[in-house]
Amino acid sequence: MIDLRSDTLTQPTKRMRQAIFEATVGDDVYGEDPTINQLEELAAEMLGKEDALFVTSGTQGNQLAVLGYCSPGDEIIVESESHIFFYEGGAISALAGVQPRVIKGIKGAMDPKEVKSAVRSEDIHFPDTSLICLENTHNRSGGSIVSTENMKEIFEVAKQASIPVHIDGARLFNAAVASNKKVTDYTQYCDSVQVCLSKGLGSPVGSLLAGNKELIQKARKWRKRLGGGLRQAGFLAASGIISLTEMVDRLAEDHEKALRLADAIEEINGLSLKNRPDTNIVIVNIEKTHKSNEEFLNDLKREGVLAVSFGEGQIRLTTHYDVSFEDIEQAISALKKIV
Ligand code: TLP
Repeated sequence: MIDLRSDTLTQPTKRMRQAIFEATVGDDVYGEDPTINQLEELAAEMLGKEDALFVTSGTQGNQLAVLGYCSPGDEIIVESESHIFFYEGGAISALAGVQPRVIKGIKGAMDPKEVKSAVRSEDIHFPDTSLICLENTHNRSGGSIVSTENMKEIFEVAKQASIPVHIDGARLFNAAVASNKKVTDYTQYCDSVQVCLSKGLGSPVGSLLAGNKELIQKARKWRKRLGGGLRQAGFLAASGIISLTEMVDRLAEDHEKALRLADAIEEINGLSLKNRPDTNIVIVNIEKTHKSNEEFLNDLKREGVLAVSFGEGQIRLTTHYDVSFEDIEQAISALKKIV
């Protein structure tokens, strides 16, 4: 099967399995796992922040930031199709007790003027705006890159209003590699950032939340409260270190594969692209095939290719380490055949 459902599907590489096997571990709840400590130091340095925390998932990293910055009854500004709002089971309300103030972006980028006017003024009727969340790359816009210029403007609005900015950077390394920038070119415009090790970077488990010491201390306590204090988790961190040191530059290949897919899809009568991919996600409009998403995905599966439904008349194909350029050619043949 050629599995294009998500880049979360990657299997740990040989180097990761070896590092996991050989990892030196300790009890991380006591702060004594040397491999976890090494990963957190490395992540803080790479992301240009004071401190970092290893967390079980991207969702947990995002939620710890919301819990760390906000109090129940606050309002947070989120993009209308951001993962934090769209895909995290209402956790911001269920766990942190905050309400979302939703702004529709263009390819994931919110208009800084709209962000500015969404910030609440001091009024007894209003909730306090306590966080602005950005997502880069933006998943539901097809892995699109939110520009550093847009981020800078929003960060300036936030600083004027003394509001922190969090980036859901599940795929921020994809943005950096595809735009030929340093990851810190992006993270300079946020107070905290969550990056996933378990997507294009290939690790089996884990994300990192980076920010200042005060936030990370709060996040550490919230992680424990939520049952996320792991013990000899250095086995997971060992793989995470391989992700950060050996798997970042190769993301460029995933982007090449996505472009190849996109080019071929543009040539297939009946299919069209939502937009040309910036990184490793391709969203395809299938409406003109007159098949339902379910029918289309089942037909594709019969041809040995897996993809996911991505809203009415749209499917998502995501490239990653475990699909080769040959697999991409086969996936193109399968698409041609079923259409
Ligand atoms: N995204 C998954 C699904 O949840 C949709 C995927 O297959 O793309 N932020 C962003 C931008 C994400 O895309 C995801 C996962 C997360 C956060 C959450 O990460 P996990 O799954 O580790 O909680």
